[in-house]
Amino acid sequence: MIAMALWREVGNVARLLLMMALSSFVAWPQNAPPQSRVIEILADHDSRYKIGGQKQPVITVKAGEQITLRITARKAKNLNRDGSIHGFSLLRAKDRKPVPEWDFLLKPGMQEFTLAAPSEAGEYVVICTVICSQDHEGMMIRLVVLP
Ligand SMILES: [Cu+2]
Repeated sequence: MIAMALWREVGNVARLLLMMALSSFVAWPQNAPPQSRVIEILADHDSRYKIGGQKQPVITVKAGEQITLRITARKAKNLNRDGSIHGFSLLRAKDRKPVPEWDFLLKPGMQEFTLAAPSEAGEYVVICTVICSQDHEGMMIRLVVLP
């Protein structure tokens, strides 16, 4: 009888250990460092930004979310003296106020920028800051920041 009780007890301990091991395994991904979401953008030779198959490029992010912009730039007609072929600058839509950190000059090829989305929800617009062709004015991306 004592042996039976002891055996049952060992079984309980084993179950408890198994549950602890499982719960720590399940919790593990939440403890891993946050991954930055990658957004692929083409800054194209026809003075247009392109994202996936979107007709009008839109980026939707959460306020303060960490993202990585993977931008591939292809030269349009004109370029800056420093070799920049397009720019990438974020403005708040309502007053065209530039968003700090979000201002890049693009060289031909692929570049990555990891940064935080604006902390204020609302409408923003990315504009090209290099006069890359006569169609330069229309080179933009709508960026929506969700609360
Ligand atoms: Cu451009």
